[in-house]
Amino acid sequence: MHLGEDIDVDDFVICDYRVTTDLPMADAANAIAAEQSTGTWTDLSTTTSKIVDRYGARVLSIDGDLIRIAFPNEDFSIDIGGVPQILSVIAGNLFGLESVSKLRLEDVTFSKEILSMYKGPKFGVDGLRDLLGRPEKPLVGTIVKPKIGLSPKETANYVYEAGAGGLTNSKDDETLSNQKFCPIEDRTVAVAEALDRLESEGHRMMHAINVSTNGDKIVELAEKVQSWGAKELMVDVITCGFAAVQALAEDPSIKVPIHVHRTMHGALTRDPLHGISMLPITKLVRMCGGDALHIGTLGVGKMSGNPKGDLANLNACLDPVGGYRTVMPVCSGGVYPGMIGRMVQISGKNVQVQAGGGVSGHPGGVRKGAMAMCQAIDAAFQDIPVTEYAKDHTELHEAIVKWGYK
Ligand code: RUB
Repeated sequence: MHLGEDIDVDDFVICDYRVTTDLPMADAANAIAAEQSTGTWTDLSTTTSKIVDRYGARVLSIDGDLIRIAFPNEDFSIDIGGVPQILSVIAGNLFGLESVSKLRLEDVTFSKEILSMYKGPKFGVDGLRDLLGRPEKPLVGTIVKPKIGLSPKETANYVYEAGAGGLTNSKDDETLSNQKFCPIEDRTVAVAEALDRLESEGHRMMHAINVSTNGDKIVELAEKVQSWGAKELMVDVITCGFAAVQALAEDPSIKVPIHVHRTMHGALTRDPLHGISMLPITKLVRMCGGDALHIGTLGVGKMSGNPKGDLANLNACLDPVGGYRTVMPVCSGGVYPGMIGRMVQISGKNVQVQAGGGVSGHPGGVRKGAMAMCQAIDAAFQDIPVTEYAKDHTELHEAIVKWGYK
C-alpha cells in the first residue's frame, strides 16, 4: 500500500523494515516512525504540529510485512553525530518496542546530503589493484591459520610461503591482536620483512594487520603498526564500531588501505525476521571509508548466507554511490579452490577471494595451497571448468581430491 505522500527523496533517508507484529501493520509502522523521530507512547505537551511536520518520520508504504519509512535529513546531526547518531535514528529503540515482536532493517537509502558528509574509501578497488599491480584478475588471499598460536616468525613464514605460491593478499585473523605468543610489533616487523623479500623477488603482496582495539587507542595503534611496516590494516567493524573505520580512514596519518572484517555480524544479520541485514552495514562501511569488506561467499562457503543477499552486498560495494570510490568485496569463510569457479561466476572479477583452511589445509602445505588457489582463480578468470584446468595443474588437482568441487 502506497500511502500517497509525495516526498523529495533528496530530503530524506529512506529505510525498509520487515516487521512482525500483532498490531495492524499501519499502527506498528506509525508507532515506529513516531518512536524514532518526534513521538513517544503518549501525546506530549511539549510538541507542536510544526515540529511533527518538519521532523517527524513518514510512513511511505506498507507491503505485507515490509514497511518503508522516510526520515527527514534534518533529523540527522550535521557533524559530530556520525554513524552512531544515524544508527540511533534508523536502528535504535525500534528493536525493543514491545508491540513489535521482530523487526529487521533490510535496507537504507541515504540522501545526497547525508552521503556528502562522508568521504568513502581512500583506496577502494582501484587503489588496491594499483598497489598490487593486478589490474584485472580477482585478488586472491589467505587468512593466516591457525587463527591463534603461531609466533611472529611462523606467521611471517606463512605469509612468505603464501606469496611465493602467488597470493596477492593475506591477513591476520579476527581474534589475533597482541597476545603474548605473537606480539603485534614483532609480527608486523616480521611480516613486513617477508613482504619485502617477496617484492625483491618480483612479487607484490599485502598483509592486513589487525588493529581492532578500544576506540581511544585505534588510530594510535594503526600509526604504530604502519611505522613498523604494515602495508594494510584490518579492523572488525561490528566489534569496534563504524566510527573506528571512519577514524582510521579519515586520519591523515593513515596511508594504507583498510580491510574490514565483520566478525559478530551474524548476531545482527542471521535471523531473516530480526536484526539488521548486511546491506545497510555494507553501505555504512563504504561511507566510513573501508577499502575492502567481507560480503559473504555467495552461498558456497562455511558461513551462513545466500547468493541473492551476498550479491546485494557486493553491488553496494561496487555501484556508483555518493561519488565514492568502490569497495573491494571479499568472499571468505570455508573457501577452497574447487568452489572458486562458481563463486566468481556470480561475483564477477572485481572480488577478493580468500581462504585460510583452503590454503594451509592443502596436502602440500601453504605454498602449494596458495598455488592451487591461484590456479582456481586463473581457471575462473578464463572461464575454464576447474576440473578441466586441474588436469595439468597438480596443486589444483590435489586440492580437488581433498575437498572436491562445486
Ligand atoms: C576464514 C574465516 C574468516 C571468515 C569470516 O577462514 O574464518 O574469519 O571469513 O566469515 P577459513 P565472513 O577460510 O579457514 O574458513 O567473511 O563471512 O565474515
